[in-house]
Amino acid sequence: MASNAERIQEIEDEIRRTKYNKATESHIGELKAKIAKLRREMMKPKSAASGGGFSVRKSGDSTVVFIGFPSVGKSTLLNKITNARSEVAQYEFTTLTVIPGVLEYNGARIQMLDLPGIISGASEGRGRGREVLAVARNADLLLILLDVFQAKTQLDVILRELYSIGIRPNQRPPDLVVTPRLRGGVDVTSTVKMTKVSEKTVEKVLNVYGIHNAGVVVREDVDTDQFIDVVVGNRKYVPALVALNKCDLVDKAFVSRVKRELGMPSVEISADKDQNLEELRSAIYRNLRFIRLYMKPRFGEVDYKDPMILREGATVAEVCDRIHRNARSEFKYALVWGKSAKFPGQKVGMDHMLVDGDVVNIAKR
Ligand SMILES: Nc1nc2c(ncn2[C@@H]2O[C@H](COP(=O)(O)OP(=O)(O)OP(=O)(O)O)[C@@H](O)[C@H]2O)c(=O)[nH]1
Ligand SMILES: [Mg+2]
Repeated sequence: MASNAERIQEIEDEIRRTKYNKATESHIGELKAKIAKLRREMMKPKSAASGGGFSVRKSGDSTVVFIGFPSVGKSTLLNKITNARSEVAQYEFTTLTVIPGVLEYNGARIQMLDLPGIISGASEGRGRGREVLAVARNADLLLILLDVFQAKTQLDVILRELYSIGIRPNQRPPDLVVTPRLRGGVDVTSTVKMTKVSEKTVEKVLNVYGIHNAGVVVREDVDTDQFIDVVVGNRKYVPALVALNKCDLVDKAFVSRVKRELGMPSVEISADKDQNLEELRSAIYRNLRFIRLYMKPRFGEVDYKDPMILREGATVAEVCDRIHRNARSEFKYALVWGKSAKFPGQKVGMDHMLVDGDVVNIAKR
């Protein structure tokens, strides 16, 4: 019997051979759903004995994971912008495990993880690709490091490998919900005009996953791939930043041409020659979207010296978690001053979302 990888290959060939039009749209959707299902099966760990992934404990205010081909300069960069010492060498696969470092910037402690290089086929286990990509899934930000001489080809491979393992860099989760039901067939309700997926495709994709009755609510003009993502689940929507390394070896015109080719924003650097690293640090910091919160004791002055640093979208619950392991269970209410408050000193609950600059007082039971 053909292996899953071979079956995926066959289906991909069939998609390539099929001309896309109204009549074939739902068939192609069905084929894509079959590929996604096979990939999901392949991602399941084979047995307990095959474990042995990299173990890293998250620390600091957020975690940045380095992704790049071998020898692009990941370890050189880690050594330059953090306190870490990761081995650097001319040969490929110098780094064989996770090497953590810490970047302190604007008061934030950013954990940075240097990893082995990834190559084409990483998501199917080539090199230590699986383990590397598993760490990437839990990143707050991916730093995709490219060699300026092969930037576009490397980026294409990396995006493909990230995609196959279920990582969706720089995408938001699609605004759509599928609720399986016991009967009634598939019922699609949409608040926007669906121009990319037909109802027939929705039905066929769901059938591949054994779902024959479901309510589907669509609030965004999604494409087939996005729809499949929601059905498969387990996708990680992670922000990514691209850096071009070894720019000391080329001139400005070369860099500009490469940057245009990439089709997404990038920062040009030379890790080895210390060029533009401040720009990179600041881009990392901005992409992590930190917010600063100032704590106010019940009777006393606001602490403006030592802000609590959390990420955009954080709620009062996360403030509790930072204060104390059991703070959630002792929580009564919070008082908030600042942009997220309707009026100064608004009383809020644990799910209140905070914004940069807010002042917070937590009242305990
Ligand atoms: N010219 C130049 N060489 C660099 C730069 N950054 C790294 N190198 C060189 O590139 C080679 C590989 O660097 P590493 O930092 O070991 O690369 P890596 O990405 O960690 O490689 P693996 O661990 O094998 O995946 C070394 O010889 C570095 O000195 C740079 O900005 N400019
Ligand atoms: Mg390395």
